[in-house]
Amino acid sequence: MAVLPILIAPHPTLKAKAKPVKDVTDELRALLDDMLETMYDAPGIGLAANQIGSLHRVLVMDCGSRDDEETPRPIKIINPEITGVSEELSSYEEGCLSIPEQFADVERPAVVRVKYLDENGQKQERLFDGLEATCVQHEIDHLDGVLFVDHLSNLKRNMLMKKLKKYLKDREEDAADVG
Ligand code: GNR
Ligand code: NI
Repeated sequence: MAVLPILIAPHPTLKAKAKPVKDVTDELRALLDDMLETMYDAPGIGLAANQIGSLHRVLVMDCGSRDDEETPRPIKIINPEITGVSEELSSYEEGCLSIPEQFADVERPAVVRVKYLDENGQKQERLFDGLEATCVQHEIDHLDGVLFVDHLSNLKRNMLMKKLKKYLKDREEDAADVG
């Protein structure tokens, strides 16, 4: 297991489309475990392969459970496809490990049905609601080369990316001061 570096926007791999996985191998299972370790280390509630520089169509998430916040509930998703969306929308203030310290409200379907393969290569299809619905759509977007800021107006996106640039520059200067 390993914590992998997370790519920061703008990086071309974050704009690329991930390719469907042909076989669920031990190598792929090791990648999913590394992604989970990277996500928990960050910490985050989801991570898509693009974010660690891989273009396999896989994502991991763990939005916790309502009744027990201690027990981890990792979900590993291979080749996801959204097969249905609710008419009802839900707005959530989203963030992204590839756009650190920047947040904005994004409206998405409140409930989605997702078809995918689990880590044993078994077909699964289930509903995601609440925070899990927001998260799984955010991660599937990553696999299609889409970031949450792509759902904002050009004005809001440009402002947020400018703030990100400043944040990264200040962070670099702080690191130089200490070193
Ligand atoms: O950790 C994360 N939190 C989050 C909060 C609201 C909506 C989506 C997310 S996903 C994010 C981790 C991440 O960047 N996944 O791609
Ligand atoms: Ni993200």
